[in-house]
Amino acid sequence: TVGEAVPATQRGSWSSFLKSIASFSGDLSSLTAPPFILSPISLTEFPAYWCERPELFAAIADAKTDEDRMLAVLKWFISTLKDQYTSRNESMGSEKKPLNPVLGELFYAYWPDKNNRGKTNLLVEQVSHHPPITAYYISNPSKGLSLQGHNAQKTSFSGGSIIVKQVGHATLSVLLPSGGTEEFLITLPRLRIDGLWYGSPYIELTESSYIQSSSGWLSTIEYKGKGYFSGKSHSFKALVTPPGSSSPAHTVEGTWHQTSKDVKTGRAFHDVTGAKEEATVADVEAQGEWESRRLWRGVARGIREGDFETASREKSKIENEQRQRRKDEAAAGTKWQLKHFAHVDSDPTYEKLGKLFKASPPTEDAYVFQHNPPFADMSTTTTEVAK
Ligand code: CLR
Repeated sequence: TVGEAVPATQRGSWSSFLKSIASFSGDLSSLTAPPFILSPISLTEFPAYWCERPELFAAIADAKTDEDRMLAVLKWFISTLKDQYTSRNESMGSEKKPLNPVLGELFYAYWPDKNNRGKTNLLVEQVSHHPPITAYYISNPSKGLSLQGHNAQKTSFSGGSIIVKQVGHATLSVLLPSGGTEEFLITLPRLRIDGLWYGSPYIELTESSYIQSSSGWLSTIEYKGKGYFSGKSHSFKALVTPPGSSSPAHTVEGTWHQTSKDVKTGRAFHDVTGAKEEATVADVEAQGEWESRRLWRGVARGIREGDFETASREKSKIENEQRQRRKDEAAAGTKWQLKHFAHVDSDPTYEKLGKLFKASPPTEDAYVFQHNPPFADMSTTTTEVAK
């Protein structure tokens, strides 16, 4: 029956929610969902998933050849997928509806230096509200690594599942010992949200995503769920091809939320069965008013404590304040200024590297992190970053 996993009193509202998504495509964040499916965490926190295994990110800098660097990037990328796409199921019992960030919302965090891996900094800014777009910049200055990207989603409904096309991409820049830089274009997989009928949604990844290096090395990652080549959910196969060649030098197969192997050598490739490392975030009291946890504090508390009246009252306050701001801007003829990013219509790295594997679309926009000097240490406390 519908809503097996839904609290009895919310089953009616769950089936009307399902009906509304079935007849809707676009921005899911605007739909009202029953309380049991609400998460107290804003989407601006999600870019942290790129770095919850910071030693794997740092290891990219230690690779000695183009080939090894591609393998290190692939290993890090695959190792982020479990945290990106299954961690809400682990921490909250199912996929949930995150808080929809407001324009200008910020999230700052870091992972401290340990065992010579260097410190990793994360900076996130909500750069659009309608449609929601989140931009981020992650850096490990001592290793010469930086990752810049943005995320948006196009959603539709098919066969009882929500299909999420991710719009946006990431670019990774690696400072080489020679003084040059190697760049990687990272595209994002398509998501299918299953389990909606029962009220226990979870994500399966589908189709393919790519990692293209400026060295010419390419990883093509194919995602399959239950009933495909391994018959297991969360399966993937990655083909790693050298510059100008279509025959793979490495083939990696496994389940992205567990382990994988290099098919030819039988050697272990990635393993995320061990613990991840949560980012360090300033206490809410020490945060600025635009910082995510501070901004959503009242709503998050309401959701966590099951006090949904308070949650929705606090949410309305935030939304009204936002509406007023937009009105004031319109009246004054001004526009909201982004704090850390500048928008460009076409990302030159995407265009250049996308050509090498015939990326579709051939060009994408981007939000370029405004930093001066490069690799500036952007995290620790708000006040430090705010300057
Ligand atoms: C955001 C970018 C991250 C990876 C990621 C993981 C989960 C996705 C999220 C992205 C976007 C928003 C998302 C979410 C899962 C559910 C949620 C699609 C892509 C939607 C808006 C909520 C649907 C509501 C049902 C769960 C009821 O790197």
